[in-house]
Amino acid sequence: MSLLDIYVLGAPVLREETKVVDEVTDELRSLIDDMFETMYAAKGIGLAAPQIGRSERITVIDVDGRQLVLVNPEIVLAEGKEREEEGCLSIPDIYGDVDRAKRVVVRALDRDGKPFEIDAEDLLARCMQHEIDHLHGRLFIDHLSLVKRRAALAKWEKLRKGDKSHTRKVVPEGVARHHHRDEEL
Ligand code: K1U
Ligand code: ZN
Repeated sequence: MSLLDIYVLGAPVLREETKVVDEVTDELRSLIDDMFETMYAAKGIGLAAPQIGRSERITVIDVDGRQLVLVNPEIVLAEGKEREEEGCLSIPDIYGDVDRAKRVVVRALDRDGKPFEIDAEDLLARCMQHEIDHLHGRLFIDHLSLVKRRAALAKWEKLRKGDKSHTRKVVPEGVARHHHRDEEL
């Protein structure tokens, strides 16, 4: 398994529509394993293919220890509304309140290409909506009001300090980050 770099805001791949998966091959299963490893190392509860620079319609999720692989996911029912704070592994350290359906039913293929449906509420429903947005080139900041989106983007630019790179490295789990005095300057 390998840790993958995460694409960050500004990378064109995050704004592109993904492609429907015709067949879940061994190569894609191995990609799914790498996505889980990367998601856990990045301390996320979800990760979508565009976030690691891929264009397949695939996302992985783990809310409360339940691993979910969604290939070609579609929301077939959305009900209720709830506003909660969200973050995104592709826009680290930026948060905002997003309105989402409280409950969704999602139809997808699993890692073996088998169709299934999942009926979820609250955080899992929110996470699935956030990840399915990624598969259509949408980010949580697109749901914010103009004023809040501008503030979020201004904070992002400030945090980036002119860094124009489109990816970030994820530190493997269990590896302590060395503290460099330079980082304090
Ligand atoms: O797709 C991603 O960027 C992953 C993102 C998913 C997500 C976060 C919050 C609400 C819905 C979906 C994250 O996992 S960011 C990490 C995070 O904010 C979080 C972690 C544990 C519980 C709740 C949020
Ligand atoms: Zn995200």
